[in-house]
Amino acid sequence: MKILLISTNRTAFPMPLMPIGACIIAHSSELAGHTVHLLDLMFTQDPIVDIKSVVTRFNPDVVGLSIRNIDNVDMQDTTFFLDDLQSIVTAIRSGSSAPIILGGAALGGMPEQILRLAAVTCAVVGDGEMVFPQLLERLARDERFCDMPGVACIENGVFHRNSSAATGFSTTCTMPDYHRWLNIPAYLSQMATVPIQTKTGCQFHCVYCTYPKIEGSSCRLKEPGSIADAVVRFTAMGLRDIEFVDSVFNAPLEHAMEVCAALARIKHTARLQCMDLNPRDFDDALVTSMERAGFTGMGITLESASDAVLQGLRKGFTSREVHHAAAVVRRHRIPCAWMFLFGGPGETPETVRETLQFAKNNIRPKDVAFFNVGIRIYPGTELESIARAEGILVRPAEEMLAPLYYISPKVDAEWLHQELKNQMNSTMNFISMASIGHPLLPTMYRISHTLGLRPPLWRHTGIIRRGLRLAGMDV
Ligand code: B12
Repeated sequence: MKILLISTNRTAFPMPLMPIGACIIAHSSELAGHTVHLLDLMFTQDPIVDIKSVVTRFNPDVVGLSIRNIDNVDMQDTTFFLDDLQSIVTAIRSGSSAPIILGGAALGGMPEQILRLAAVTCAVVGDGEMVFPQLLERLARDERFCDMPGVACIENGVFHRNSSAATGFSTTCTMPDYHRWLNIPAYLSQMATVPIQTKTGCQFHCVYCTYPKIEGSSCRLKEPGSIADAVVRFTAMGLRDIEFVDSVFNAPLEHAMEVCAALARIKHTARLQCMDLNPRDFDDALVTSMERAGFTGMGITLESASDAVLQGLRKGFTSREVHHAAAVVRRHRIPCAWMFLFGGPGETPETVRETLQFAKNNIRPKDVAFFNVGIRIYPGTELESIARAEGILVRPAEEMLAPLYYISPKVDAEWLHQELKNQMNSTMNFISMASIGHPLLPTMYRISHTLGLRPPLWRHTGIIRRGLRLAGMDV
């Protein structure tokens, strides 16, 4: 069959991302014997014109839409990305009556709401590389598919979702040929990294998070040797800035150590990053292995340094692990970005001050602290129940696609924003959502890339902020 895949993501903030999910689906569809065309909307001038044109020329038998983001999770300056979804479907429908299948991380969080919004054939929820080719077989034979594992659909107005537990999993690291599917020079000029997954799944129980719903709550691991092979092959193609996009890189810890050991054993010239480390299983042995493996950047997701908030968020670690992580980072060379999320259950002015004090005292001047305020509430999470019990959330689950946020009733949102702004004014390596959505960012990436700087650009946050402030900008 002829399969048209469309990667719908167009947001350039904090940087354009290579659509790993859509590329994996393109790769697996081709392996299954189909003819595949992937239209990546990231850099297109007019997506609707391009969609209509490719639909006419290619005349697909099936169209797959990859949907990554719903919104930008920015409480102060919300962007909702799915407004375009209906016009994309209409553009496809204007030239084709082929079945339209949805997939992507956004579907994992809110499949019913997105299916109702888009009114298409069905969606694949969770990993798609095994399910999508099987679904194509059923479609080719004109067979029923609503009962397939991993598929969700709406029949006679009723939403059905089948568990994806029985869909199978390959332990070999998938390595789509990004050059074949994407405009690589355009991505590299925006300092995009090349995504690789070392595992699927998230075993944590954070009250607000959708990762276990998207990827499953048990980890399915990729074979470390196959990850090292992928790194070697990407670097041979000139793709050296590689990022591990696991939900949490160091869980399970033994697997992360094995991945690092496999990378240290081979000769490679890649610059590796992972932006989501958990402080719970974070120690000198891990960071030493990461250094040997070739890491040039890492992120630690703390959310808070206060026990009351860490407990309220059910992070599974305490301020002890937070302080220990800071001590470990200080003993090593890898640049580190620290992620904070203010306003969770249990947050008060005191807990805010405690976390800020931690950041001021412990984060090295060359590292960066990233502050976000307000927690996106997703249906089916514990945070939804908390917000309903506290009277913060009254909207029914069907209406939660339009972003809404939780802020602890014990802290005033205005005060919180002001407090963070004050800290940022005195500490140049502290940044906020506004910083990573700054309209000058694409230009900064282009200039930095031309000057030969390599990702992650946040290593230079202090210098960049000072420079822009000298130029009179309030950043
Ligand atoms: C790693 C990550 C990042 C990294 C990305 C690094 C990189 N180089 O790619 C960083 C930190 C930069 C990042 C940024 C953002 N992220 Co992010 N990110 C993730 C994370 C943890 C993993 C995504 C990933 O790469 N997965 C691995 C690939 C293989 O999986 P996949 O893309 O889902 O594809 C599979 C399936 O979905 C399916 N599939 C995909 N497409 C299709 C198509 C069809 C037709 C079918 C059938 C199946 C299918 O099959 C694929 C293979 O199995 C997810 C959460 C999660 N666990 O999924 C959040 C997530 C996707 N991000 C999210 C958000 C919000 C953002 C930001 C908007 C945040 C911000 N304001 O900065 C930005 C957006 C940037 C951009 N330009 O798009 C949200 C999206 C939900 C929402 N509310 O919109 C998520 C779900 C996290 C969350 N909050 O719950 N992110």
